Amino acid sequence: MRRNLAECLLELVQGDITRQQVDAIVNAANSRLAGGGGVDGAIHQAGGPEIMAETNRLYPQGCPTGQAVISTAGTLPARYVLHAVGPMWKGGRQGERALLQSAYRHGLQLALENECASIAFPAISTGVYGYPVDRAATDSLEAVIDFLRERHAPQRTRFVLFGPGAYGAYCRALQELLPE
Ligand code: AR6
Repeated sequence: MRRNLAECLLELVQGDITRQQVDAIVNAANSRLAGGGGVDGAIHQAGGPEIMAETNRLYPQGCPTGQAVISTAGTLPARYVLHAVGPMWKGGRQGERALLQSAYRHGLQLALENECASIAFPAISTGVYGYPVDRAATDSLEAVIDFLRERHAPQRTRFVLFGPGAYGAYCRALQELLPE
């Protein structure tokens, strides 16, 4: 599914983020940047040890929830990995929405600062961190759409959803936010 926002393309695909040919892929990291399972595990496994070596060296203090840091993409086809830290879901009254939206905005901002024309995001926080996928879809898409409308970049933003359930949820949310 795709939508055009002025000069920007926003697209949803089902797939594996480690296979994306874009300037930057975003990792759903933890605040210690310690690696883990899910998309984080997949990115470190596919990109090799250079990614962790660099984040350990550049960001020994980790990365706060709601923010993002940049590293090499190692052997992945992308140029960079942006490590964004989403919130753990704690019922929805602990600022989760603001933190999730902030993680997306920080990722997009880093992409701009590093001259990335294309970026791919996973569904941050919807796995181990337990953010309900329908809410995450609306909250994340809203943050990305607002950013693209305001900044007119990056040219191409892709959400890479791992399974049909997440893909369907993001399609429904996008249809509601930007009806055709
Ligand atoms: N490509 C795209 N999406 C994927 C992939 C992949 N290869 N693999 C999994 N997903 P999660 P979180 C989806 O748990 O909830 C880690 O241990 C997955 O189906 O990866 O933000 C970190 O180290 C789900 O929809 O991230 C943190 O400790 C989405 O990616 C913690 O988990 C996010 O699930 C972060 O939890």
